[in-house]
Amino acid sequence: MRASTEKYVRAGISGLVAVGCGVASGELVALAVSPFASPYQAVAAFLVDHSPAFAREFAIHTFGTNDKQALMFGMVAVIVVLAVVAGILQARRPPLGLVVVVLFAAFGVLAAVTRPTFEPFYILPPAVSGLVSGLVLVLLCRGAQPRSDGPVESGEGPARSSVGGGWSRRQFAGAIGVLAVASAASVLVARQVARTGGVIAERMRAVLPKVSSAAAPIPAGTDVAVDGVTPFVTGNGTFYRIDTALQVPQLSTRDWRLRIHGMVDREITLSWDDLMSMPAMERIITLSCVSNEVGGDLAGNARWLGFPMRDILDRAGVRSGADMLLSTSIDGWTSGTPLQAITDGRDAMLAIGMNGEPLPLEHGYPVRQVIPGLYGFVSACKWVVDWEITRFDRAQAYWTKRGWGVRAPIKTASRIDRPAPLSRQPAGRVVVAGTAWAQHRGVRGVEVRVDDGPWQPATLATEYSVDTWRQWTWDWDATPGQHTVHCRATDAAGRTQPEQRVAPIPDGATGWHSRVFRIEG
Ligand SMILES: Nc1nc2c(c(=O)[nH]1)N[C@H]1C(S)=C(S)[C@@H](COP(=O)(O)O)O[C@H]1N2
Ligand SMILES: [Mo]
Repeated sequence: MRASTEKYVRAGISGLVAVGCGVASGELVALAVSPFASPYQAVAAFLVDHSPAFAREFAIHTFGTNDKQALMFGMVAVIVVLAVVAGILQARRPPLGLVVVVLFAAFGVLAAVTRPTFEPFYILPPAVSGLVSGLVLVLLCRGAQPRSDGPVESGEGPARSSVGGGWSRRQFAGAIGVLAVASAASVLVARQVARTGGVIAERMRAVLPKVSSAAAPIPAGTDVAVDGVTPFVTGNGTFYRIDTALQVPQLSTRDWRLRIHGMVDREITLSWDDLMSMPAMERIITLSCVSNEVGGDLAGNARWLGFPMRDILDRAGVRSGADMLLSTSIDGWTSGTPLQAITDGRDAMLAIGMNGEPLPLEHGYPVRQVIPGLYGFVSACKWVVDWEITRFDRAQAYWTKRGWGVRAPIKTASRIDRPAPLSRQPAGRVVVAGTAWAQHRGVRGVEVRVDDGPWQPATLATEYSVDTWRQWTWDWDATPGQHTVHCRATDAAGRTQPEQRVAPIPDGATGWHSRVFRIEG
């Protein structure tokens, strides 16, 4: 290798290892401090909170529910580049590399300080991270300074090479290997230890309370049981997940509290035991996300177990003039729900169970809201710990501050689930089928159209309730050629989905879903 190239490679590696050790030590300190103190997570959360609405839309559109992984991966790439740059700068123009590292750590501190869950000791992990990165960088790059006692370039053997550095190749490689392995191993071990003792284990042991008000049984014919149609009840493993939590909150039932304050007759704080002493109800309710595109899959239907939100509000006593429930999650996210949607008799629930299990961590363990008829961002607060009774003209929730709607009733939607897009089908009878939803109004009809032909009524599956989606099927006598099939639904109020395509922001997409099929002659 040419001496100058090797110098750069060494400097780059020094930067990588220095920043790697720094990131690892920051994460280690965070594990001891609080799960919210992780500098990596804090920076990621900072980026999410400060990205404009169109960026969120782009991320969900491009990466779907993998948007978090995409962000995490992008951050790793940026950190790697910065680390290499810092190493080279430190070797060529000290202390510029150190300056990069310090700025980087300062950004970590800024992210920590601006977290909604901020506590002073959150500054510790990014500070330690910066300190360790800086120390290791200076140490490795000092070793890489040209020696004063010999020629910089000479024809030495590989093991004793001192090209461009005061350390032999072997010493340099050894130091780097030890540092890298030690930091990676310590993080992995600490993670494992934190995991086995914590909330994941608690959830596995948890037992759901007896149900006083059961969900209606699912009548035959609710699930059309045709291949390729989304099942009526969505399993916990396949239920869509949308939230801003890069790190799933781990909140123990022991630590859970719901503080209810604001425009109330008396402030109260509920504990887990208080909740457990209330009669439990179970309901099947379809949840959907405002970010869902036409034909998208950000909707799911589950059997929720929980407690009526209205009864809990009554305990605190809502003062007149209040019209909004501002719910806050343990990670600071907020939703603003019209109080009317909680008190008008619909099944607004404080849920603790999902399909017969305690809530999965990523769906809000231990307690979340489920309110029929409203998009998740104005109603379905997960990991909920605080209720402020207030007014829409006084408070704004997380997404509303970022350009999304204020009140967001769910728009009627319908989707073709089968056959698969662009699939080839033999001519003759083709079963087209899908699902439609218009929560809390109900689906009255679904129509299907082939190419520019007339709209034809599809056969609706049995309706479970106005709060759940409804499957439909349509028998098509398909003729050879390429055909586009559209569908549209009409809600129980008689309103048919409009043709006009509107993007999800600010209050939900509109437009007819379509699929193209090739029918063989
Ligand atoms: N704490 C918290 N709760 C949240 C969110 C969030 O970002 N943080 N996202 C909401 C949105 S936009 C939707 S659509 C639903 C999705 O619930 P799910 O992930 O259980 O499907 O959760 C809602 N509750
Ligand atoms: Mo959402």
